[in-house]
Amino acid sequence: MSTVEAGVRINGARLLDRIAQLGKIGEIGGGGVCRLALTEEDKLGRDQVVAWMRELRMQVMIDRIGNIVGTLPGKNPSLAPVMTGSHIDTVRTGGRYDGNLGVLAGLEVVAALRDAGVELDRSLQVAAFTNEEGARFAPDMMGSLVYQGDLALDVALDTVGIDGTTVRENLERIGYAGTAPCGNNELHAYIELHIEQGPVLEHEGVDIGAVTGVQGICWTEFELQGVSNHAGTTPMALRHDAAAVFSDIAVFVRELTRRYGGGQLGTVGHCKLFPNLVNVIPSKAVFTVDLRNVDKASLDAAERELLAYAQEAAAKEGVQVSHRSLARFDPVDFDPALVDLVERSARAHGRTVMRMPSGAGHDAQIIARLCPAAMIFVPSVKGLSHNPAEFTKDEDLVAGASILLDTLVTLANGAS
Ligand code: HGY
Ligand code: MN
Ligand code: MN
Repeated sequence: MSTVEAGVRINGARLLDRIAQLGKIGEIGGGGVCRLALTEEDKLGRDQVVAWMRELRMQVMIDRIGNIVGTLPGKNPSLAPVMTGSHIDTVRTGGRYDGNLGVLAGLEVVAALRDAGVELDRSLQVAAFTNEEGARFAPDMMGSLVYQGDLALDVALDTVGIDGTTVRENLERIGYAGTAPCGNNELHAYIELHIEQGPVLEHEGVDIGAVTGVQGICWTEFELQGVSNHAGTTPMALRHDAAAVFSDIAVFVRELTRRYGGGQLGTVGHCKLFPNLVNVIPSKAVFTVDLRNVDKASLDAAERELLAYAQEAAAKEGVQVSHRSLARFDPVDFDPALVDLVERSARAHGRTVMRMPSGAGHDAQIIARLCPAAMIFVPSVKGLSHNPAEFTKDEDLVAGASILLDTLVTLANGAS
C-alpha cells in the first residue's frame, strides 16, 4: 500500500514552519544561522528538536557523544529499525537548510504517520548527529563516526577545538553528554534528505538528486615555524618567513587542482599568522588544506604531492613544518537498490530526477558502513551553501520530504 493510499501525507506548512522556527535559533543577518557544534546556540537547537520529538511521542535517546535519536516504535520492535536524519550544527556563516532539513523532514514523516494513525512494521528513527560540520572540532561527521564505531568515544571527547576547549567539556556544559552507549547499533537502512549545496540540479533544471555516493575528503592542518623579525631591517635573503611559505603552498594547491583537472578540489579555508602585525615578519602560520576527489587514487596522489611540496617549500625558506590530518574519508558508493528506490519514488511523485555524487560530506557516508544507505538531494538556489544566502524553494523542500516519506515507509514495511 502506498503512502498516499494509506492517507499519509506530508504537511508542508508544518515542515516549513519548523524550518523557520529552528532557523531563528542562532540566526545571523541575511537569513543565515550560526550554530557551531556544542555552543549555546547548538544547545538551544537541540532542546527544540528534543521538544518536537517528545510532542510526537517518540522515545528520545541521547548517547555519550550527544547524538539525539528519536524512535517511533513499529509493530515489530525486534526488527532492526529504519533511520533517517542529519545534523543541526552549522558552520559559522551557515544557512537554515544544511542538515536541518534532513532532521526536520524526518520529524515531519513521523508527524504524518501519527496524523494518519499508521504504524510501520519496523521502528523508524530520526537522528540529529553531533558535530557533522567539523568546523569547530575536527573531523567532520564526528557524531555519526562514534555512533557507527569507527571513531573511539574518548578520542572524540578529548578532541580540542579551534578555540582550545574539548568536546567533552562542551558536551557537559550544554547538558548533552548522554548516557546511551555508542557503537554496536544495528540498522536496516538509512535515507538522508539534504540540500545539494551545489549548482548541478539547478543548472540541469532537475528537481531531485538520487545521490550515488560521496567524494573522498582529506583535511590537513599545517604548522610553519619561522623567525619573526623587523619588516624594515631584514634583507629578503635572510628571512625565515612563515607567511611566505604559507602563500607558496596555497598557490601550489590551486595549481595542483588545475593540473589534476576533473573533479579535483582544493581549498585553503583557515589561516592564522603570528604575530599578525603589519611590520613584523610572521614567525608562525597555522592553516588548513581541504582536498576532495571522487577518485580515490587521485585523492591519495594529491595528498602525497601536497605533503612533499610543503616540506620542500619550508626547507627553501629555512622554516620548520609539521602537519596533522584533521579528517580523511575515502569516496563512498551508496547502496544501488536504495538509489533505485529514491529514483523510482521521485518519478512516482512526478519529479524529474538525476543520479549524482555528493560534493559535500554527510553523515550518510558514515552510516553506509553500518547498513544500506542513500540520500535524496533537493536543489540549492544559485548552488550556494555554507553561506547565509543558502536557499531552497518551499515546493522543493516539501517534494523532498514526500519522497523521504515514501522511501522510508517502503523500507520499514519490508517492501524492499
Ligand atoms: O565539509 C563538508 O563537506 C560537510 O559540510 N561537513
Ligand atoms: Mn550538511
Ligand atoms: Mn555543511
